[in-house]
Amino acid sequence: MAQVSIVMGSDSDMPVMKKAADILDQLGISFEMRIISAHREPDEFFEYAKTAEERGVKVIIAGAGMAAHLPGMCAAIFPMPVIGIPMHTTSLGGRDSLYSIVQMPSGIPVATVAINGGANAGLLAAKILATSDSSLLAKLKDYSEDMKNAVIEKDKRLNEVGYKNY
Ligand code: RP5
Repeated sequence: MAQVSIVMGSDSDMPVMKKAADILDQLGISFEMRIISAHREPDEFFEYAKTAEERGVKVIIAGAGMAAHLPGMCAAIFPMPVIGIPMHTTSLGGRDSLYSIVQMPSGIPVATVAINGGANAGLLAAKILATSDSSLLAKLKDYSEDMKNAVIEKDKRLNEVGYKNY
C-alpha cells in the first residue's frame, strides 16, 4: 500500500518528479507514481483522486506545467495534504505553473514548492508522515546532519586549497 501518491500531468514532467521519488525511496517510504492529465482525461483523473484515500494514500505530490490545474483539483477531492510542484516552462519560465498552483482559493490549500522543486516536495511529504512516525523522523534528522556535514567539508576544503584551486 502506497503512503504517498506521486502524480504528474505528462511524462515530460518525469525528470522533476523523479527527484521526489528518489527522496521517498531513499527514506524507505512506499509510493505509487502515475501519469494522469486532468485536462486530457478528466474521467481517469476523477477516478484516481476519488479513490486515493481508500487506497491508503496519506499525501499526494502533484506536478504540472502551464495551466497547471492538477494539484488544485487533487486538493479539491483528496482530504489529506497535497503538495504541488510547478514545472518550468519555456514560454513563461514556470511562472504560469507557479501562479496556477499557488493561488488557490481559501479553503483548498496546496503546499506549493519552488519551480521544479521535486526534491523538496519529497522531503515535505516525508516530514508530514514523520509527525506520526518516529523512525522516519530519525531518518530525516540524519539526512539534515549529513547535509550539514557536507557543507562543513566544502568549507574546510576551500580553506585548505584556496579559491583558485577549488
Ligand atoms: C501539463 O502540460 C503537464 O503537466 C506538462 O507540464 C505540460 C505539457 O505537457 P506535454 O505537452 O509535454 O504532454 O499538463
